[in-house]
Amino acid sequence: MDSTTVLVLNGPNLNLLGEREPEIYGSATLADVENLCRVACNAEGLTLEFRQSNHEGVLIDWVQEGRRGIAGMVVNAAGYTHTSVALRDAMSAVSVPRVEVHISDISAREEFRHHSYLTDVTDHHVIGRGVAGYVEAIQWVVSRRHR
Ligand code: CA2
Repeated sequence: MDSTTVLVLNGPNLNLLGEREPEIYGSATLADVENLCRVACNAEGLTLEFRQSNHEGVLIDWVQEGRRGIAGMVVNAAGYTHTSVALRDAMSAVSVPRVEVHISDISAREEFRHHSYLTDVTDHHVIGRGVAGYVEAIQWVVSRRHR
């Protein structure tokens, strides 16, 4: 990874996107999301690094790996959004622009999804815009470059 890299991290169960609950998450698969992100990055001369893990520690390792020297970090922490102080602590040590993304509008869902441990350790938030939110997040990273 280098200064042209956008690191997009996806948390637990997002590998199942498109398989269930299309009324909440739509019908796109995570591979479709990766393609959308790649097109958005390539159009700006950026390199996409797109990853998914079901494991909290793996996500934390990846956040640490990208904490400096890249163009930006886009994170959909999925269920860990609402539970993980450890992931929050990792995000707070990141010095590149950070975007929190959620496909669904977490504020309009169950009460336990209303709180995000990541909101105040991220610089921008794209919530409830469907998978297009990932592209919006990348475009925000682009808008922050060379500032
Ligand atoms: O709306 C989002 O992007 C979420 O981060 C998605 C998480 C959920 O826990 C957050 O509250 C909001 C869930 C990701 C798992 O998504 C699945 C999609 C289809 C089938 C199974 C899981």
